[in-house]
Amino acid sequence: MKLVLATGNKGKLREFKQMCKDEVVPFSDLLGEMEIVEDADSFKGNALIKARVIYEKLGEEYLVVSDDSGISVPVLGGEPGIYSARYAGAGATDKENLLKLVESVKSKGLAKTPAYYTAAIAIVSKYGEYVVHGWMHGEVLSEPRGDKGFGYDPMFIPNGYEETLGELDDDIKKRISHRAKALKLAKPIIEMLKRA
Ligand code: ITT
Repeated sequence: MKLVLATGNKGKLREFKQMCKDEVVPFSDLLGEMEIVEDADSFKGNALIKARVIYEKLGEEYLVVSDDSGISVPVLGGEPGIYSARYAGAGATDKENLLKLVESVKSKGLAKTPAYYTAAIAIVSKYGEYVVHGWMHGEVLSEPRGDKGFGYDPMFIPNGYEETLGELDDDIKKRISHRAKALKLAKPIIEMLKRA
């Protein structure tokens, strides 16, 4: 079975490639660019939508893996959460979303506040559907720093560190991230399905 990643996000693709020994092929290599409507009310629901759409187009030869993720800030009532990719509006860039979150944190009069990332990874194949989750806790800053990672990384300091994910080496994010933790759970499932 061939493994395909149901994402159009270059930052996610880069991280999956760093973390998987298997070849990771983005769906766009096989199907071209495609817009998938993510209208579920949870990370899990949206991850399943993305993996199902791509699996239905590709068929039984494929094992499709998707990632739905985002950042939640309790002082903002959990925002942006599942709306992280469109916090500053439909079609917003990573930079626009980050600046909107910076403004939201500032509007509370805070220089920093607790936050966490969530990743739901869905796996869809002819043997059925699986979803696993991973989380990374830390704080968001009202003054972003660094340009590594992607998305909200320049404003996020993981617990136990002094620097933002925009400043820390990719190797550290690769070990501690929400995506790394979810993928650790997903890997044995993927291996089992490949042998089934
Ligand atoms: P796909 O649906 O094609 O995978 P997307 O960017 O639309 O790509 P999501 O709907 O899962 O993905 O939105 C996730 C958003 O959350 C993403 O755009 C980032 O802004 C943010 N995000 C998720 N994981 C992140 C990470 O590891 N570092 C920084 N930001 C992250």
